Amino acid sequence: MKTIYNSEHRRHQAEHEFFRGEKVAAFEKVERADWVLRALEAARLGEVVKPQRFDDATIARIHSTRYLDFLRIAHQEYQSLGGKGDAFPSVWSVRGMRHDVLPTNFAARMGLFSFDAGTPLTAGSWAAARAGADCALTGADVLTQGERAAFVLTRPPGHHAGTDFFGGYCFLNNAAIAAQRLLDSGCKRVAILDVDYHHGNGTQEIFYARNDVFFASIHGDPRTEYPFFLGHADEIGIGDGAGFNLNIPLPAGASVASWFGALRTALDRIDGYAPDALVVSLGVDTFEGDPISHFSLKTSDYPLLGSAIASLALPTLFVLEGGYAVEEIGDNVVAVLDGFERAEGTAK
Ligand code: SP5
Ligand code: ZN
Repeated sequence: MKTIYNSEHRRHQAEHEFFRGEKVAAFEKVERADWVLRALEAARLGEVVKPQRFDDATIARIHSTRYLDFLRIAHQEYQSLGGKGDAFPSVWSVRGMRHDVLPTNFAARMGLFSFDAGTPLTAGSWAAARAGADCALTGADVLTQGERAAFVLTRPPGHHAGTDFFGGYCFLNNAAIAAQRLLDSGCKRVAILDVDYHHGNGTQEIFYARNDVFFASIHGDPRTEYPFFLGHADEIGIGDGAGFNLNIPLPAGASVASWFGALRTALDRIDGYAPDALVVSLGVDTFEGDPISHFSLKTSDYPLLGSAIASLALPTLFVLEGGYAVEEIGDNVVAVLDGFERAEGTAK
């Protein structure tokens, strides 16, 4: 399958993140995409192509104008105020406070448009994220043009980013943008399967009241795992979206067998929805060696994920999300994609 590669990804290079009062090396780092690209090339998985350029129309159907207007120039504004290095939020609008009034103060807007202090906003974050959105849009168009599958190789990731907030290393929700592009290109229904270790709270929020996108996520139980405040099993959608959101939280430390059991449940629900296309938020932080996550898939388990997804027999766009065991991230991603390709065409 074709890979759409975001070569601008290295413009997003965080200096550090915070852990227990210390500055630690950022987990979401440049080397991640480099390892994936090398593994893809070594496996000769298919052509690696550049994205087309798109205007902001589809992105603006997913993210609010005030958020995009902020993000585009946020780091420049930070620098012009004397800010040094990467920008972090320090104040948030919680329950009972206003979200509707846009503050003039920069720190206040950083807080209004974010939900954690774990997502460094760097000088190149916008450029990298915006080029990633172009890759997601290009990937959607590759499916629309008749390809069975494609892979969007980009960072920063996207699934924690919502309508008007960043967080969880994410700024623009690539999977959501791709799903919207598929709908705008003629799909009636699109499913998103999120297999990252962390709940895709941004994607859920974006589509929660909609029935044209079915969202299914398998993830660490938010009672103990990031992003903590969303991802419970009783979140099934609201209004027109009621019944079109599926969360399968598993306890930290859950077995590989229970993870694949959850996958079967998610795939059956997606099959029942009868979508025209599938977007996979492909995080491989479910890997046993992941430094910030607590599932225990091995590299040898990932082909089964790919083949199980292929059994849906849907046009499928894979979009890279998390995965922080850098030296293994490439092998793990390739194992999924290769498992998909080998199973392609096999009976349902
Ligand atoms: C896309 C994605 O996978 N985002 C994950 C964001 C997780 N943010 C919280 C990171 C907490 C790191 N904790 C360090 C534990 C070191 N032992
Ligand atoms: Zn993750």
